[in-house]
Amino acid sequence: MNSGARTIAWKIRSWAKNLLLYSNIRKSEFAMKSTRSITAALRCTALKTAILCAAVFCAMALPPRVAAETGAKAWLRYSALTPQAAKSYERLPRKTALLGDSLVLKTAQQELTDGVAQMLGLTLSSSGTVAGDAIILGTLNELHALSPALHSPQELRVDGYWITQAKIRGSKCLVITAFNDRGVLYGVFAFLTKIALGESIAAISEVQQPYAPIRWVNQWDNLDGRIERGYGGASIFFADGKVRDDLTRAGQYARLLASIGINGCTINNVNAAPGVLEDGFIAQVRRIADAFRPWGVQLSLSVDLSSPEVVGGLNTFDPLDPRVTEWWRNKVGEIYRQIPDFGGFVVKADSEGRSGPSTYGRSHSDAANVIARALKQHGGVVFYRAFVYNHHLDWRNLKNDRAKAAYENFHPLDGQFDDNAIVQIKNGPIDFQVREPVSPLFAGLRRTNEAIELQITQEYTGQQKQLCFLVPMWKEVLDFDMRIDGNSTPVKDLVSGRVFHRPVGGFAGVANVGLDENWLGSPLAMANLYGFGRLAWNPNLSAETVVDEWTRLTFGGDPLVVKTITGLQLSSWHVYESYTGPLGAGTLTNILGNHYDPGPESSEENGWGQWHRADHNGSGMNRTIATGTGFIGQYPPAVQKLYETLADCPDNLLLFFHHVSYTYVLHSGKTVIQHVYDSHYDGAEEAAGFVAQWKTLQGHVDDERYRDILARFEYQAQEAVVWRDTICNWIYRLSGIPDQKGRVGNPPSH
Ligand code: GCW
Repeated sequence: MNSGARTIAWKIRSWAKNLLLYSNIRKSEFAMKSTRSITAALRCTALKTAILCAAVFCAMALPPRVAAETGAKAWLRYSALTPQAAKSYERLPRKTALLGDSLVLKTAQQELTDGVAQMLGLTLSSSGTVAGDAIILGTLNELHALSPALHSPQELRVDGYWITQAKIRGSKCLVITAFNDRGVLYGVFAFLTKIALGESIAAISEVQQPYAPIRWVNQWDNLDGRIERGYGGASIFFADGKVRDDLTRAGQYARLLASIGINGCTINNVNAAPGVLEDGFIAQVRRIADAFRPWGVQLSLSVDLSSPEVVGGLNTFDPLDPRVTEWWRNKVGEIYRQIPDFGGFVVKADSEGRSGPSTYGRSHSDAANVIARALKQHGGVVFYRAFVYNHHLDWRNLKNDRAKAAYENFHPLDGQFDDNAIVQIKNGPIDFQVREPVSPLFAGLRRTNEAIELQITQEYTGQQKQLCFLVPMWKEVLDFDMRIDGNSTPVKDLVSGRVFHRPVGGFAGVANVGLDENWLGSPLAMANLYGFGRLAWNPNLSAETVVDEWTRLTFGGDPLVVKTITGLQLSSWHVYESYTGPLGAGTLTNILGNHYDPGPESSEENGWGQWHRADHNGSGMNRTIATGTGFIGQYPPAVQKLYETLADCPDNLLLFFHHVSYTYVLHSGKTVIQHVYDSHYDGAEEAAGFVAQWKTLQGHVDDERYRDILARFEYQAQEAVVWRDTICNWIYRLSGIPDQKGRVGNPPSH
């Protein structure tokens, strides 16, 4: 085949693939919404053929200008710099000197060599000694043996690094040093990022320290290979009840995680299969730990509290029974024999049907501590999730409130958890809704370690089929000031352990990457994984900085591309919120089903407690201290004041905290009902605008990702209309109040 024919063949393949993606997105929707007219059109083979023919014609007419990419490399593309840009790095020493021989240091050296070769076309040789100009990689201790006079401008903590220029034994060296080996690896990634972004390294001297020791991701992978709330394909770890034979992707994932400073990964679903602790299984899990180890990522497991009984054959799992203590100690010992750098366990107990300490009238701290004590001598930690609530609440009782559950369960236990136990708290009091206030429990634990749980996988925020960049949301949460004892106590300082001087704490992100080549199913969704890592390292970074870095690394520095993609990402949360749950109503989705389609009625008249309390007169949960559920009383006084009165409560959380009539006038001057209508229409219009904005990038972004993302935006625009019409018609039927702009009122067309 000549090159012209190859190009055409490739174009046909890529068009067909995108067509498939487009119809696959639709197909999953067909299953759920068979009434939509669009489905009929897409099922029509004749139409598909016509589109394919048109595609072939266009493909012939428009050769690609940018090389195709699958997204597999994510933000680690290491694209070759232009000769001009590469020039500013020409003084880089051509040799690396490794001070030490650990696996992680060797990985750091290899990564540096690969990155420099790919971006600058330079070959770095390696040497064990420093003679002549070199890039020196090693811990501060090793470095001091070589050059005692060299002192970091700040004392380096675990995982922190220092990149600097220095004269060592008369030679000009570039030094990447750290407290520990993993920090050196992080320094190498940071250095390569600078080159990828074209930043000067001429006079570099930079210290970076992580905000908190815990920077973990959780995967909700089941042993059969499916992932709970996973939208990027099947598990990279498991298939058919076993660890997969081929763990290439697990190693690549660890590399991605390390590049953004993530140091731990829990590989299985918090709804844990007890089988993970069976003897034979640990030997399998060990292979995953082996794949993680070069990247300094510690493996951890979600475990079921009933394991001593179910796996161990005891007739109890009572955390205070000495046989149970013994069982955990032996089991943990066995794990560490096989996985010496094992990180620890994550526990979901007494929640959504899981077993828990309540079976024996024991407390959550009893349950956490029996496991923590088994882990302690090995340096492991246990994350005990605060996502504990009664999902059989009586919905008729207006005083019942699921939002109160985490605080009610855990605040009374403050001070009773061991030092290597960490209470893992979801960012909001309900469940990863498009908008929630922060969980009051962050302020409710002074003598207990905390970690914040954020959800990277977009369960309630469009499931990666729709764009929703979550960093701006997470920033609001992390920056939210709890005003404990009248002092500035933002959530980021509480979870990192800074406020109450806790020994450990930090960040856990539910990631759920899968076998899809681009990891999360959607190329743009990877900004959330990147952003999680960056904020876990430094929550003071702005959303703008994070998305700018990510875009340049993922798509290159074309100014139009950077401006357009950063703009789309930064507006996307607000847009998604405006057509799925404005005014703090929560995501008005089908909570009994897929957590994706609009389904406001599913929230009510059941025990799950994601109630919005919309009726003929008004909407919202009254959570006030004065007349409501009293939830607001769980916050420190200054925050109570912010939410308790209608006069102070911000519009965007109004319906979370108050029940108001539809004609209540917001701070903005609009009535609630008109705001709901307008917000949905504006949101749907903005979503349609995403398509037009994206189209300006044709030829600026590689064809493969261009078409994939275009298909997603076109789909999102239609979904936004479905949401708009469903919610507006529902609330119109309830309230009987017409839209001032005359748009709402017709029954949904089928
Ligand atoms: O939001 C709910 C999800 C469940 C999840 C649970 C949890 C893993 O719908 O899928 O279970 O939260 O966080 O435990």
